Amino acid sequence: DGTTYLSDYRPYPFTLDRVALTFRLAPKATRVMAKLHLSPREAGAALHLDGEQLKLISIAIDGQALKPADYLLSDTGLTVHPAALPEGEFTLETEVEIAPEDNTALEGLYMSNGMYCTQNEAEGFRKITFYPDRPDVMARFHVRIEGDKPVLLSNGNPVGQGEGWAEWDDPWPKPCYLFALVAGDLVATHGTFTTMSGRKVDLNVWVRPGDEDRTDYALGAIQRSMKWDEEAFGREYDLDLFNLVAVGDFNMGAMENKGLNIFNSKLVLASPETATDFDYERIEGVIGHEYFHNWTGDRITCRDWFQLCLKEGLTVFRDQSFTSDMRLGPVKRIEDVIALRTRQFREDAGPLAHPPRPDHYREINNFYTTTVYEKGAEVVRMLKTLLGDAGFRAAMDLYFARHDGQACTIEDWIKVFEDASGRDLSQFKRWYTDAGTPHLKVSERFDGGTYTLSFRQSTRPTPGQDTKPPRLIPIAVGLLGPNGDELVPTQVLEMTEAEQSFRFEGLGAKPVPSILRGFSAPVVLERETSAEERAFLLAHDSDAFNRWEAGSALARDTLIAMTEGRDAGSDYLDAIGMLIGDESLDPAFRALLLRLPFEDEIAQTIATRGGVADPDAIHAARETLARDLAARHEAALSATYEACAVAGPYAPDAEPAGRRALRLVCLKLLALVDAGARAEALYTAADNMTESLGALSVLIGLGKAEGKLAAFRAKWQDNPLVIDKWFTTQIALCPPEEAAERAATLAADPLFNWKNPNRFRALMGGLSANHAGFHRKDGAGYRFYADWLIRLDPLNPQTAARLSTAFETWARYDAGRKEKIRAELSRIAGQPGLSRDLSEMTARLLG
Ligand code: DPP
Ligand code: ZN
Repeated sequence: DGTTYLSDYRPYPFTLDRVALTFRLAPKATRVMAKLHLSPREAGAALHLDGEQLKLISIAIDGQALKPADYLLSDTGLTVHPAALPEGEFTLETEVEIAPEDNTALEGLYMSNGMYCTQNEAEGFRKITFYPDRPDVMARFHVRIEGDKPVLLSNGNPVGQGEGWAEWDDPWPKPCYLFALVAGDLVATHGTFTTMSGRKVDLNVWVRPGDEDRTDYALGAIQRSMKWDEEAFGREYDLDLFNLVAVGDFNMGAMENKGLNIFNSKLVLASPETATDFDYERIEGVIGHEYFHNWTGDRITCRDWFQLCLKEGLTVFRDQSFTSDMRLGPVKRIEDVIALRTRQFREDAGPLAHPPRPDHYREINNFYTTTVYEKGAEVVRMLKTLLGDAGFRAAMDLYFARHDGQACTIEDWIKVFEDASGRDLSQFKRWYTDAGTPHLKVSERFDGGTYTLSFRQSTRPTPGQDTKPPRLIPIAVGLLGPNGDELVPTQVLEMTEAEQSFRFEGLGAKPVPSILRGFSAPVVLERETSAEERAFLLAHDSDAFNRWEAGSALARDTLIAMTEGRDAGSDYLDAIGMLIGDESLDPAFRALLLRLPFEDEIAQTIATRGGVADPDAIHAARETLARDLAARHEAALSATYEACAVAGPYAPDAEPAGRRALRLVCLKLLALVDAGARAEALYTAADNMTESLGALSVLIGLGKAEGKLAAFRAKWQDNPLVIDKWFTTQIALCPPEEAAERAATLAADPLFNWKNPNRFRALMGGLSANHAGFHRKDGAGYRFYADWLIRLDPLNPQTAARLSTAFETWARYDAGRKEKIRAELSRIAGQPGLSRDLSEMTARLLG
């Protein structure tokens, strides 16, 4: 059925050391001439080259045209028979024709607003030319581009240019998924960076004319990334030039092509009037991410796509560490854990669960997941926790020294950590090969001055994996005394058994444990904890993460009790009140404390505990708790709202951004007691997108934004990134009963350019983010969503498949909703000609 298995890996039987490509660009008929220098590694092997949707014009070996009997052409590639191959090394030349303008899948060479660009990860290069499209074939590329565009870019260094042509040479061997070409009418914002060994690097941020006033932040982020990788990992940039290009039509966030990173424009363009604090933070983080790939991805790449988390988990870990250093570390950690739980734990709990290193796939694009990326990053983080800072750095140094220039596996990676530390990490490796989130049950005992913590770990079955042996879990624990003092500072317990106890001796009184500090392992902690104890930790824990966690657990338990009609008590409201105006706490941290858990998160928790999630009850409970919180603490909220106003011109730094975040959380709560008066005032006064959109969001929630939404649309209609926000925000935050109709109205708006992935995601993502709206009982949300996936699939299967994950939670809900979701999935699955991407997803979703 077209499934690829890890166990089927075989090395490529040829080496390919040099490639020369010539592109003669034309929208409907681009010619690609490829010259491959090959030599056999095994005698008698056929030469297989991947190739899809290519019109073969000519093929020759060592200058001699091949006869039709010499090779076989299929839908997926070209195979030259062994008899037609010379014995030693040889040159294969092909010429093909492709049509970038008709490429709506946005993989390979395509066009975006008149500009040519490429996206080749994972398997796009086979839509450009016949080639061994696999990451373990690494070659040096020389590229000539001919075309009537003023700017013609490829990887590496420019080696010649003239009217209508340019040549590029990349000295570093690379797999073809890192090849890139850009040709267009572009303008650059230029900068430089001097590396630690004193080399000067030219930096360019290329955008469409008119966008150049929104590039400064991106340029600064490149410079900060380069500096940070030198300081934190000793990694220096290795070319004289670093180009970054912003593209309006892009399936993913960004791409780390060697020396020529290509970005979704939403992760580059920013000005105070058009981008929010959140956008700025993401832009810096993703620019860091792609830049850090230069070493973890480009210099050391993956042997095959099963090893994707080798580069992605590690590079996410690196970008998280970068943001942590650039901004507020504890706040960044909490944000990352919230994202992990809401996205990755959700994936692990449903039909799409898979290990960070999967062992089979039909379509690799379906495995660019939060498990590979974010859980992959958690696994790297645990290695650092186990080895300590110095041990981790030593292992990373060994990784770079040993594997530079290679295409590697998770086994290579683990071996580096074993060799650097002298430890046996075979049990730890299960984090890479086993799917599912471990649950950790905790019990405690105190007697005669000895405090004992006992843990039991278990992981539920996931598709294809019924039993889960115990994993090595690093559990960071500290103990607090009755007055809140730290009795035992943080230590890392290493749990290796299914059940294991740890003893702490010589304690005068029963301590309060702070378990899993810093979220030291991606597990679900199950512990009967009283509200008093949570309030105690919220007030006293020295670990910022667990302090926040205590508050959020209180809020979660309160909300769940409310959905079940139980008396929720006032512990949460009592405990949180004291912290709202506590100036000793960072505003960004207080903003996180005051933000109630997402509805989807509550549904996830209810289902994990064996209940049935009721989206309407969850929505109502959250509204009620917000109202109670606002009514009870109006004075503190109001004072904090005033105190957090940021004076002076807008700056996207962590400090003012944190104040704005707290201010907007207060604003949202205060709107429940002031009928939106403050939000109206802020919307009128705001000089930046963070506050305008924040105020507008509050008014949307109150149903008081129609006039403003119309004016906002008129003001920003020529700015696609802002219009994306206009789509998302009103759908995500409108009253749930209106969401499906509003989505339908917006889909009919002339600005709904559904072939643009950002715009499509803006609307569909907005709808699925409106939990109770998407899950409306009559199924209107599901139907609308499925209709559009069906419509997009023939054009852009990758994005359609990605968005189908909105349905992965069907098992949480009541029989009626379950049936409706499954009916929509079956309807999608039954479409004639469904893509491999979406048919794999629906098959897995239906289980
Ligand atoms: N390799 C890319 C990234 O994660 C995905 N296109 O940066
Ligand atoms: Zn990446």
